[in-house]
Amino acid sequence: MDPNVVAKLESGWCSLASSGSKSLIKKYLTKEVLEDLKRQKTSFGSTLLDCVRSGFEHHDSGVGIYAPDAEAYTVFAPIFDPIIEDYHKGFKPTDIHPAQDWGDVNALGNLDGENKYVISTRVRCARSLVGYPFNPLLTEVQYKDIEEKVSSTLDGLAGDLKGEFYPLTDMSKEVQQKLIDDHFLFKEGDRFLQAANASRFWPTGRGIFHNRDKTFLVWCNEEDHLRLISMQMGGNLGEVYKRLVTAVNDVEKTLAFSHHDRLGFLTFCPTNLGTTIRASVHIQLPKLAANKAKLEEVAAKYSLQVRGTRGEHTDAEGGVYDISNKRRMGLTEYQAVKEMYDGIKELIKIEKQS
Ligand code: ADP
Ligand code: ILO
Repeated sequence: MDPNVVAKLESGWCSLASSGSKSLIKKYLTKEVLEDLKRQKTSFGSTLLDCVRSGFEHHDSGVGIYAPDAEAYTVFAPIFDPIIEDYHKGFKPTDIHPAQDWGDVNALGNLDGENKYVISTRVRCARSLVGYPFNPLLTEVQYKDIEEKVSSTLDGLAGDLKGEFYPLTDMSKEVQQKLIDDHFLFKEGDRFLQAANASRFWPTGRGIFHNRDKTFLVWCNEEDHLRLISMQMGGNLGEVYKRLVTAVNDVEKTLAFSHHDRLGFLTFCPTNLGTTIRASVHIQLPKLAANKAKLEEVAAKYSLQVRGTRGEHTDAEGGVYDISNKRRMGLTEYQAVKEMYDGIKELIKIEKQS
């Protein structure tokens, strides 16, 4: 083990431990866990430092840890397990994530029949390709390989899903910014990902696929190898969900995705493991949101997470919040989306009564 790595772990830990950070990495990386793991390595050569770089650099992280490769979840289990259990609301080290189950895709309806509160609805999931490591270990050639595999697979989609792949390398800054402003594309320069060594060779291998109406989109090589997204204006979660399920089933016929017996689908960030599903609405609840702390408290009661208008680590613009299911593990795909459906229905009810 490189003594520099151990020294950086020790000094980074001291500085985090004496900070006011509210991150999960600070909460669970005790001196004992540090001692236990500071000399461990995965067979890819990743160390604990590779996992915690982001949380050590950014004390305002909510979580602060990423898995540089799939093996990290096992080798560094003493730090990943408690964070997974905390974030996913009680998914214990002995728990096994259920098999993929999309349920009855016709069972979900419209969240807001009056069209009064919900501005738009989005459901996304993440996938990693079998045979490739996660971001910090990918070579430039592998980034290009993944892009080629993903874009040629998406080329084969038909009907409503048919669309085009746009590599970031060929995109003007204006087009890129417009796609970001319209909530279709990932932002550039995420400091949490950069600190985790996840933005190397940018923009090589990064890109976005979308159909004509921009209701089905795929992000390539941002945080995960693939993010599959279905979204549209209004509150028709049923339509959004059905489109995503059709697309994932289609893409799965060609691409093999990394899956773990206990953890479900594997992702770079432990918050996304399991179903990898984040089902969200952009919603205006002026009465409830008059007190942000109260909104967060009520949302948490229904296992929902509140984000700003431009996603995580952003503020609400014009009173528009992004509210989604928080946990993604220990429940099926259908249950994760239903958790959001039921919670949003309740929030709307409370708003009406306020
Ligand atoms: P994710 O982890 O789901 O990719 P981010 O928080 O980074 O999430 O958000 C990605 C983008 O998706 C942001 O531009 C965000 O505004 C947009 N977004 C999320 N939910 C919705 C929604 N319901 N309607 C429209 N845009 C959304
Ligand atoms: N590392 C960041 C983000 C954590 C969860 N979000 C995503 C996009 N994976 C943090 O700890 O705040």
